[in-house]
Amino acid sequence: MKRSAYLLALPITAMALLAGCGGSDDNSSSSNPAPEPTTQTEKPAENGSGGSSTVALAADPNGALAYDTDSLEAKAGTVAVDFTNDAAIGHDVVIEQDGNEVARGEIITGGSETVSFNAKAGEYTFFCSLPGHEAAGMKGTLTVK
Ligand SMILES: [Cu+2]
Repeated sequence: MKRSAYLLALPITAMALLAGCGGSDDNSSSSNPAPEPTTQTEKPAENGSGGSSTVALAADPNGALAYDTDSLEAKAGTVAVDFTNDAAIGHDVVIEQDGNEVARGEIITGGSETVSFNAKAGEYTFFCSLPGHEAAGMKGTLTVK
């Protein structure tokens, strides 16, 4: 009986060692290509309502007063807007709901930033706050579901 117990113990030990070095290494967080100074307008997920989503928004890289879309869609929870402006003129992104500002990024030129806020389901608007830019078309609707 002693002998079989010893034989059993070996593979168990080996498995424990393997499990020990396996891992909880999580390398999945490399999806944000922009380690620029970011603007966190609100702490994420303060009401624990679940999800988080990231949407991409870019200004026209050739300097037109335009975003690359006038329609974004995200899930309720923490919404991160990855805003890229590769143009030589400054732009920002401001997000409002019913006329109330909920998030505002920095004015950036030739770079990117992330503007995060805690979103409930509903319609938000986003626009560039530089003089004349919204009027020229730098605006759109962010729908949160
Ligand atoms: Cu602008």
